[in-house]
Amino acid sequence: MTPIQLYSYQTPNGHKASIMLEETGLPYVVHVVDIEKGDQFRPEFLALNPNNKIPVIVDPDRSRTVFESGAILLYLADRSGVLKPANDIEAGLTLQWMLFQAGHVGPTLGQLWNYKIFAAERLPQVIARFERETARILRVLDGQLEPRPYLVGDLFGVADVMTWPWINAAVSKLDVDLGQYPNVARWFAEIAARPAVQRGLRVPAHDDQETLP
Ligand SMILES: N[C@@H](CCC(=O)N[C@@H](CS)C(=O)NCC(=O)O)C(=O)O
Repeated sequence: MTPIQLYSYQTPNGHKASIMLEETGLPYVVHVVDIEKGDQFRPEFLALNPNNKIPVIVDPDRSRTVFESGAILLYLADRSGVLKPANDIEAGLTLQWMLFQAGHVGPTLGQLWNYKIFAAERLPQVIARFERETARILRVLDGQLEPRPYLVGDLFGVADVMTWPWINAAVSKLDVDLGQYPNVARWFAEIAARPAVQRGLRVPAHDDQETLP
């Protein structure tokens, strides 16, 4: 198989794709898109994703280009048969929790990151609003994870791959304490121990090249 081409950067959304590629064992090559330098606005990259965001994958053998991390994870699950929902009910629940990530977890933590870390002006009311929303989302996840080990049931799946990198960012970059969310804390630690997750977190590595198409 021709390796999948991954366009990514060291961020939670980038980690979703690299963790999934590591979980599947599919061969892949990494292209660094330095979003701090503005590579995502280069015409070569916009030809892959007009929305100027990583991650993107290209599967040369199938002539497919996929952007949006959730679409990438579902594509790779289909392509490899790994972490694929076992039946229609699981597929529906997987989509539900992936959309919860895309609609709530990522945007809320992304805004918290922006206003807490990057914003030139400190706006306490805005930070408090996104901290409250973060707590609400963590309560939702904690409830879902109370009676089951993973978001959709007994098995680790793409909904977990979609969500975990943002909880990782919350803990490691935003000082979010999982102490009040014991089920999320247990789920977070178990997934952190997976070798494929640890490898995926190191992508892109320092020596990966900036090679846009
Ligand atoms: N909904 C998108 C979000 C992707 C995203 O926000 N990527 C960020 C890095 S984590 C990015 O490329 N930002 C560059 C920019 O907005 O210019 C997905 O899930 O793939």
